[in-house]
Amino acid sequence: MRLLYSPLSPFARKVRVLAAEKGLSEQLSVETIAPFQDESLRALNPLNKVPTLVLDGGETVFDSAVIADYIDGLAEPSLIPRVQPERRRALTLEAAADGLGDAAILIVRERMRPEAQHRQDLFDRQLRAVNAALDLFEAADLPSDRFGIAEIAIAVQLAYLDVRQVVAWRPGRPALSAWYEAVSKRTSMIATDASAT
Ligand SMILES: N[C@@H](CCC(=O)N[C@@H](CS)C(=O)NCC(=O)O)C(=O)O
Repeated sequence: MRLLYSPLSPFARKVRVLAAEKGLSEQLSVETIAPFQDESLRALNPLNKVPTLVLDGGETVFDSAVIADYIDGLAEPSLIPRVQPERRRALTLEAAADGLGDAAILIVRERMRPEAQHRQDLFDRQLRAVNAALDLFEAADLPSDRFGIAEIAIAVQLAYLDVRQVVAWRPGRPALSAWYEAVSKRTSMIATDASAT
C-alpha cells in the first residue's frame, strides 16, 4: 500500500500513528507530497488532500477516517471499537478532533495571507471551534491505559496546534495537558513527529 502524505499533516499522522500502534508500519510505503503546491494528487483523489492511500490493486482510499478504518481492519487488536456505545463515542471524538484540525488549518492558511487581507471573522469563528473542541477533550476524561482512534486523533491535532502555534491550548486545561504529556512519549508518536526532524 502507498500512503501519500505530508510530514506535518495531522490527518496523515493519525493514519501513521494508528498503523504504528498496530505494528503495520512496514506495510505502508510512504511518499511525501505537498498538496497545496502539487496538483498531481488530484488524479487519485479529487480533493487533492493528504492522506491518500493507494491499495496494491490500484484502488484509492480517502479521507483519514476511512483509511484508519481500513487499516484497523487489517489486524487485531481493533483500535476502533466495534460495539456501541463505545464505537459512536470514539468516532464522535475523532470527528471533533478532525474538525478541530480543519479549523486550525484554516487559521494557519489565513495567517499566510498578507496581514491587510486577514479576515477577523474567519479567525474568530474557527478559534471558537478549536477552543470548544479543546474544552470537550478536557472534560472527556481521556484514558491513560488505551490509545485508540479517539485518543490518536486528539493527540495528533494537539501536536499540530503546537507546531503551528495556532493557540496556547494548555492554560485552563490541566487534564488534557497532563494526558498529552504522557501520550506524546509513545513510540508511535515519537516515530511520526516531523517537527523533531
Ligand atoms: N478530512 C480530511 C482532511 C485532510 C486535509 O485537510 N489535509 C490537508 C493537509 S493537512 C490537505 O491535504 N489540504 C490540501 C487542500 O486543502 O487543498 C481527512 O481527514 O483526511
